[in-house]
Amino acid sequence: MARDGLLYKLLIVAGLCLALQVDAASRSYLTRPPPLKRPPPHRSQPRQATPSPAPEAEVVTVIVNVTGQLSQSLGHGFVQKDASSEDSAWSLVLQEEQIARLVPVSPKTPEEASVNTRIELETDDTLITGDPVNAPLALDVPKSVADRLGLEIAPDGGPVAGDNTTDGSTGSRRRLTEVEHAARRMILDFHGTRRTLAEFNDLTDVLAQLGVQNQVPKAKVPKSGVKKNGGAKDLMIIGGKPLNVTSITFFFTSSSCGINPVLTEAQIKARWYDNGDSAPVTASLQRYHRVCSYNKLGFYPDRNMVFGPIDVPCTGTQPTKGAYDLRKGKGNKVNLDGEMYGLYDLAKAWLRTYRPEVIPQLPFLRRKVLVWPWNNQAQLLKNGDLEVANWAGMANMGCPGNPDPNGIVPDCLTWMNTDLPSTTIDLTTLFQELGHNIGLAHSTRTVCDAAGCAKDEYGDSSDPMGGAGPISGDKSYICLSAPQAYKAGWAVPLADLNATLLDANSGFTDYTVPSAHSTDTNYIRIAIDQTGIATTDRLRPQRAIYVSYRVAQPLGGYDSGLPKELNARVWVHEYNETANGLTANLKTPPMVLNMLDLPVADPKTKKVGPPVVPGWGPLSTRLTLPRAFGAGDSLTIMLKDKTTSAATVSLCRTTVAAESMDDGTCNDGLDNDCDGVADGDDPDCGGAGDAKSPPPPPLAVLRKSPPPSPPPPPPPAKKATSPPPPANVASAVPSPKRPKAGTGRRQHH
Ligand SMILES: [Ca+2]
Ligand SMILES: [Ca+2]
Ligand SMILES: [Ca+2]
Repeated sequence: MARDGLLYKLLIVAGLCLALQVDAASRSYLTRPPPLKRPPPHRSQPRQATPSPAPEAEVVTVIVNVTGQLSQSLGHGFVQKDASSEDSAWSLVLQEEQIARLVPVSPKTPEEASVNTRIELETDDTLITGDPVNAPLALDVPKSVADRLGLEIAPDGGPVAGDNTTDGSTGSRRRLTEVEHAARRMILDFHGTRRTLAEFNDLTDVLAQLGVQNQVPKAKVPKSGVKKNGGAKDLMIIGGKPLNVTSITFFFTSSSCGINPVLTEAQIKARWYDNGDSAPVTASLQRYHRVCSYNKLGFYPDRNMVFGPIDVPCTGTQPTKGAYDLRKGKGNKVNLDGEMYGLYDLAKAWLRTYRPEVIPQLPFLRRKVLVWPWNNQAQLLKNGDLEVANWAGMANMGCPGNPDPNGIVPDCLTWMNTDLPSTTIDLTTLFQELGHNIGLAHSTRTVCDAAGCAKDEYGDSSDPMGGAGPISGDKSYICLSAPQAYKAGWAVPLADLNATLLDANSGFTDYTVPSAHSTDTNYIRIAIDQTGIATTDRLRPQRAIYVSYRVAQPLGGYDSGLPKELNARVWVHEYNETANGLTANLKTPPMVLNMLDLPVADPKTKKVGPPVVPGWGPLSTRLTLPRAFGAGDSLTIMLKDKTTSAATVSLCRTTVAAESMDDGTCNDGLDNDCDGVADGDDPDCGGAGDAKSPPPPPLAVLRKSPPPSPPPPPPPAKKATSPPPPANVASAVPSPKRPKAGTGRRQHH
């Protein structure tokens, strides 16, 4: 279904022919194996389908029914700045890792709030963090271990007490160890029953002691088995009602490991808290939240604490996930759970000893941020083979909740992967992680070249949820794109249009689109054709186009990090979700279609032409979506004028290919076919079209704005000013240079 959605989206923007190409490309993206150095799946083949080919593949399958809520995490690759362009946005290496876990629905204690079980989610439904999951989890016990425990395989594949064995200590073939006895009892007791997540984890723990480890149990969730009102509500702004981020950040050192990051508490706090315009760092989390959310999402020092450095043992065992090894990582040989959760356990232990007064606050400091140089060894040895974590950051995608608004909520975690010698935190990465915590998906772009089109997961360089990189990591930052600001509830549309509100065949209608810095009511939203959109889905998707205008402000101001090649442009996005307070669906992220700008005069030749941006090609003043409202029913978005504070954007919907003498459309004063010229000026009516137009002034030179003038009355349209050929997002533009996977480096400040 999700892929159908993508396909339809692309149909809209690219037309049928190319869409087929795109679908092939996106399919290859979707089916591409994860680029992570993941070990092969450990699970044995299910025996139910076909008999096991080899005896050693035989397993006893223990099935335990559990109830939990889904908690998804997302990791992403490193940030790289394209050295060929001073102003170029960063490019993120596509290394996305998604992890699904089950966490308790209503934890009663902070300890229970930390319980989680990693699962392999199998469902046709769209599940988001906070959704209830009620599923059988399957663990395979190899026959060799089952034999040791005196278990045999029942006809259904499950465990049954062996003939020769009545109990571990009496009548068995041999005396079972304490662990074996516990495992045997637990397997026989748990199989086919409902258990808590903690009990299920006890079973996996005891099996791990017998060498049966690292299984990620499959959780098959039938579509009908999911409540339709699921999903946790966290920090999405609803109706403009302000909320506050609460967080606790820990950073670590390990002298016993010889891993001694130089990062200090003061350096972190300088990036967390706003210290005014004259501070060395003006791109603080506090300011970013205040400015970009228009004061809706607060980030205040007293509820966003920082602790460290916490000196932790190099190796050990911790309650939540068992053994860890910070030098080599992968304490359990498969994933970093041991280390990731071990660090949090160690942080809590540190608090209990040194800052016990903070412990009672812990459940109410929602975000837990853990800062650790995961790749210390790789850096020390300059050997990429020893890379421990291949993500720059990993974060909860949406925070799990509790049906009781006063209840304890399961942990909402973020891990930051710093460089060993770094004295800063990469705020661009952290903005993205905290955006994921809120429940925002990545900001994508469909990039086309001669070989076809492909979805670039981080391709929107105007958005921190994409590949945006500010011009100065310490001084400036980039706020959310219009569709993300809509989803987060930070900004609202100045016009919320649809097929009913947009008349066809009546020419262009002007809208004044203020620069996003000036007001939170700053973009046009246009619901378009809903074909292929599951509008009855409980997530209430709706295909829509977003038109916005963004002008960089100085110093630590709104969008201050926008590089000049992205500055003062009109942006056109598509996003098919609604601002319903729920975590976004990762499969249907917002996508930038194009950016628009006015022609400029070449400084040397004085010739007027479209500005050319690397990776984007010549920028058009207009974009036509040929099937916006269905076949033969197009929408044209045209930039007519802009100042430092607003752009005049004109919309035109048409179902006719040409104006005509026959039906009177050559004499109605309207630009019926949205080509920029009306009636006698339209070549369809014998006009000379754009040939008569005077050359346009170099409009893209920003003028200081008078207050935005009221929109002029709708058509009659003026003579077109040399309209460039209708834009088509699918027109081939050179792909931006992509860094090779694995070569990414975070920027050092
Ligand atoms: Ca025409
Ligand atoms: Ca006309
Ligand atoms: Ca016309």
